[in-house]
Amino acid sequence: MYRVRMNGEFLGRTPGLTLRTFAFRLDAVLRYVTHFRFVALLTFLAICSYGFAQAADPAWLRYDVVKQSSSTLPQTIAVVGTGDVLRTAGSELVRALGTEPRRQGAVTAIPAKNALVLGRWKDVHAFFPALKPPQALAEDGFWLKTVQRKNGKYWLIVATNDRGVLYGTFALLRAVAQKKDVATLDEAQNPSAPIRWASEWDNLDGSIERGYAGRSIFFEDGKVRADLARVSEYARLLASVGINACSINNVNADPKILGQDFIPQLARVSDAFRPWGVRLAISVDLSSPKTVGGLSTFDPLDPQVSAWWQRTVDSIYKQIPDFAGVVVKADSEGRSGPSQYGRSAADAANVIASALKPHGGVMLYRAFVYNHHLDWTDPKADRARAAYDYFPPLDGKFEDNVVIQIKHGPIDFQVREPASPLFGAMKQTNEAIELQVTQEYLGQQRHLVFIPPMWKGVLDFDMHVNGVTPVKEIVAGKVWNRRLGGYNAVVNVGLDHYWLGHPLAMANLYGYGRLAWNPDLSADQIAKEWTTLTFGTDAKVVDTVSRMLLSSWRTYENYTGPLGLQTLTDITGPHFGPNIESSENNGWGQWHRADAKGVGMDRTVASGTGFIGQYSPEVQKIYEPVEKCPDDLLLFMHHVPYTFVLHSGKTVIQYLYDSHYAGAEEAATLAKEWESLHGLVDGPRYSEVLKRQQYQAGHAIVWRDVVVNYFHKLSGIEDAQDRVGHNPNRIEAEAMQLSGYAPVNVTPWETASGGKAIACASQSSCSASTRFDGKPGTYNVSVQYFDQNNGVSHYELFLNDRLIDSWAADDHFPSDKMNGHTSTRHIFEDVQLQTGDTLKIVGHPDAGEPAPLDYVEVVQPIVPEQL
Ligand code: GCW
Repeated sequence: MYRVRMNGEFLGRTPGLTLRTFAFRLDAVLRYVTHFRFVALLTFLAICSYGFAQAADPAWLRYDVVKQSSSTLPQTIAVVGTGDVLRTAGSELVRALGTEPRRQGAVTAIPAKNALVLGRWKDVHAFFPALKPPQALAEDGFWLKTVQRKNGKYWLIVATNDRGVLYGTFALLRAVAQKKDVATLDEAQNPSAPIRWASEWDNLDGSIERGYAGRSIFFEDGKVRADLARVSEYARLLASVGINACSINNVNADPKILGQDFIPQLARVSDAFRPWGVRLAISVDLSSPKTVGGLSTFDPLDPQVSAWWQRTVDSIYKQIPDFAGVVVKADSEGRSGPSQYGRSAADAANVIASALKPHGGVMLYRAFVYNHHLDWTDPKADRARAAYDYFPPLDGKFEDNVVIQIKHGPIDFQVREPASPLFGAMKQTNEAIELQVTQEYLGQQRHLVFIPPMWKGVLDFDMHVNGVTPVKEIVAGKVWNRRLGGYNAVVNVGLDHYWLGHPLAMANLYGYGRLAWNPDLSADQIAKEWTTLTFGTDAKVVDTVSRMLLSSWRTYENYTGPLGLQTLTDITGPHFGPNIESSENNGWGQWHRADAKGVGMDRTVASGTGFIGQYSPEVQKIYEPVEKCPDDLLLFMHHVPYTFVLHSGKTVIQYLYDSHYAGAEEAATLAKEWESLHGLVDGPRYSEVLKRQQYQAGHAIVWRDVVVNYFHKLSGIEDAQDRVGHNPNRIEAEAMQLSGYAPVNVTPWETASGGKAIACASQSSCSASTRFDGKPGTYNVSVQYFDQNNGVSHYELFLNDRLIDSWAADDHFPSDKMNGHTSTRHIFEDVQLQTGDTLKIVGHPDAGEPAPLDYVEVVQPIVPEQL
């Protein structure tokens, strides 16, 4: 037994064992930490990194830079207290700093100086009685403080709860990883709001609604997965940015989640979350008392129903004592809801909230309640109005552990929307903002879209409801003194190695967590911070990646629906590629009202749906007068002729043309910018990102052509720059010499160049040839084809009967037809062509996919200086 003193103060005892016994094993270190009842001291000697082999990409939690800088921190970690989360904080420091110095051997006395001291302030305070945090520490907040004493220096990571200590630990490591000076610290941080949740739309069968990165990390075949290693890794990522709860199943909830056989399985997930301070939540279906409970009703005001909820919630808490609560989607998109019994959202929310209340649980009730069978012929009908029309009359009627979860815009995660007017409308109700990390309408992680700039636009938007009242202050509960409120984001990570598919998409999860913690951070700060943590401190990498991130939302908007048109995607399909008319002629209400003369939804009070009237008078003044309305939201708020002149001086139609050509060029630039990092980013991540950026560059051209051709035909107005309809280097497949291939009409027409493609039906192979009539030189040959998901066709490219390239159409786009989802390209670079050469493509169909071809483009490669 060794007595350990820190600067004369008794801190605790170390057991009579040498560190040699656990020097190489993290789990042994953990045992060591637990050994202490009051103070655990451990020295991080030679903890080998192989102990932390990663199943998945470590995302932004790579500690290479931290390890190099670890000498700036002491080598002794004192964990004051014994909680699981505290232990996690200690072991995270070991993991981050632990490989250096590699001092092995018996340690008989731990130095009583220079230590990192972790714990709750109430426990640590006794050893540093003279200190006082610079501000009161809230739940989950922390204080990083350095103290110089005669014999040594101490880095305190203290908080009011264990989770705060863990967050402080990650904050310190984040600073070290960015090579910030941590020699002197006195920094206290509190989170902006108590609710900082992630939400996953995972189904119990292992599929994920709007998930684009593989199957569920939680469920498989109707059960919780046997191996929850990825769940623990995910919890670590969430904790590192301050997310404190995670709802793991689809809001279109399967009632089975509340079955008695399921709750013990959920308990296993909560066990995997718990060491990271992440609490488990679930989505529940309102009909559960009937569907799983066997009652004849789920009327929220029926006493049997409330008793059922109480019993069910009690049994959850018996097995999961720190259960966070539930999310509910009701009366929305065909889900059951209180309206079935003539009851209100308040009745429905309260019956579950009352059951949760004694246990400290919360209920997030989604404001995404709307009628998806709207009458599209009615010019006054407007889905954007729905939440505000429904919820404010219920203000004051909700239990105080109910939080209304409001999507950031009034429609549905479109590329640009105004802030939802509902944020400003309920003084006596807790509110949370719902954001979407998964890029449902933003290119589904095949396109790069860094979303924090968009979120910032909404969070900083002043609703003018009580002086200066930006959305971030409202959801933090500050405007109307609400105890609860905050953030929930739909993330939808999957088993993919990179969690979200595109490695750069993880900047959105990171950015979400950072903004939920501190919405005052700028998008620029977040982009640089994330890039540094993810790719290291090389200035060229940090500048290039953050520039790519920060430009990416505008780029995507430029080619998918600018001026507030919303994403012009396939609304009734997979929400991925373009399909402009799918927004119209149906009850879903994502209308843009484009006709031969003009475009945009008239939402004015004067002549439109009156939606603008849902905002405060100050905000109405921004949107109602057409001449004042910001260009970016013009067509969300107004219907105008194509010749309407924007603040920029361009007409609406010319802006539509220009932005789409600019957007496609910017998308190509993103790929080139990434290529400039060759050799500066490790091979696997470099290739993974490159593949996606090259795809995006091609798909942006598909989008561009669809939108400009559509509006050109509809409006009959020429492009002032004469680009629309003119593609000088393009050879339409249907104009080539065909053998076996036959022309087919593509639907919608604008998703194929010239409205047509060629298909090889009922033959084992077909070919299409063309003569090259250009000047001799070096060219890129780009073949535009359709890669459906109902077959894997093969293609071969011949130059004068010599095979020069071949590829398979084996990607998994979300359609089995030729359209804007499946249109993609293959580029063969740097081919020497002579005038009169023959290019031939041979297609081998497979299953339902007829080796379809749209066009070939032969272009001179762009030399880097031209960029
Ligand atoms: O936009 C829609 C999505 C649905 C989703 C719904 C919602 C889970 O397309 O997939 O359902 O939003 O947010 O409830």
